[in-house]
Amino acid sequence: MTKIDTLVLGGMHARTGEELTRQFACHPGAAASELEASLTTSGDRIRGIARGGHFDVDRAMLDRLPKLEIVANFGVGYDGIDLKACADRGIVVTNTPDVLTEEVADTALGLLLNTARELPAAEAYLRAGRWVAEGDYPLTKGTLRGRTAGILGLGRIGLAIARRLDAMQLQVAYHTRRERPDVAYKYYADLISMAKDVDTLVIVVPGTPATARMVNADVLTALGPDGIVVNIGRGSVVDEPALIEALASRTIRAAGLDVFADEPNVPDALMALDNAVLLPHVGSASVHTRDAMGQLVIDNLLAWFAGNDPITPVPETPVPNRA
Ligand code: NAP
Ligand code: 8YV
Repeated sequence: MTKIDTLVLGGMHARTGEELTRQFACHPGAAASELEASLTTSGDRIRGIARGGHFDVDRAMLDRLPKLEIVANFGVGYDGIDLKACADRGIVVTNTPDVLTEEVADTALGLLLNTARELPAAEAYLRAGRWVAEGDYPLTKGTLRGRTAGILGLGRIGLAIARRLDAMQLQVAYHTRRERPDVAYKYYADLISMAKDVDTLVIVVPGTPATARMVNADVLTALGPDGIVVNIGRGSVVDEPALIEALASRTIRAAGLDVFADEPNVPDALMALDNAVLLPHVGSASVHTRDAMGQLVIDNLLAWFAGNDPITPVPETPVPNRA
């Protein structure tokens, strides 16, 4: 059977890359020069995109792919894809929900513990021989005991984080646009009001125009001097200069960040702060979970090209009736 021409945007890890190559006629797009060559030589044949690496899929790219039918995103967050341009062309976008939820929630909890209890700094202290030379690591001012966590975004991952915080005996509240009828956590219709009442803000909303820089200086001030911010959602949700200022001036206590405004670039001012724990966007980054995400990307493409509905389409690009 003839393999369907598919553009592979960004780097894919080994197993997913191999399986894509087995199933489709793959055209590489991991680097800008490679992408340009693939668009020039094969753009008019490409019917699918497997999108990794947070590569932008914009109208200009779509214009060079006249036969494109589906963009299968490697990740649950699909910011960076021009959804309006896709919907205008009847191109379906899919993502990878659920298969990464527990892994990302685990990472958020690790980040929170590392931030409150300074575990990376304590390990660095030991490895530098300072335990022997100087004695015990100083007691941490931060603790999870007695904390109230406000979750910004109580969706799949937010709820998995809430369950973990429950088990660790923290109070949990949340802010979303719509109150959930199925949970007992305290709901805030307003983010500032929640920030005033909690001391720990866990960010797990998508990167959209509506969430851009919604965690700003006012929210950070409302959180207060014992405040801890954990961002496992998207860097765009936080006003990064305001966060750096709040950390430097101790307006808040500390931050644990997996995501940044301009990845993979992290501002020097953030790197220099001793009250920030920084991870290189590893929320879902285990072989187990990345394999499951990759398989869902492939299954969405296979379902679509077999004439069936995609498995996990996003709501912004309606699936046409193909019966
Ligand atoms: P989800 O189930 O769709 O949950 C999104 C939540 O955000 C919902 O509760 C939604 O509630 C809320 N929300 C959306 N827009 C909002 C707004 N303007 N104001 C307030 N709340 C808003 O998504 P998920 O599977 O939990 O994933 C969440 C995000 O995590 C992804 O989009 C991605 O950006 C990020 N993520 C990061 C990593 C990582 O490696 N760091 C890994 C996976 C995912 P309402 O619609 O009621 O507002
Ligand atoms: C990325 C994520 O997909 O799912 C998301 O939204 O942010 C991650 O799981 C991962 O970094 C691959 O690019």
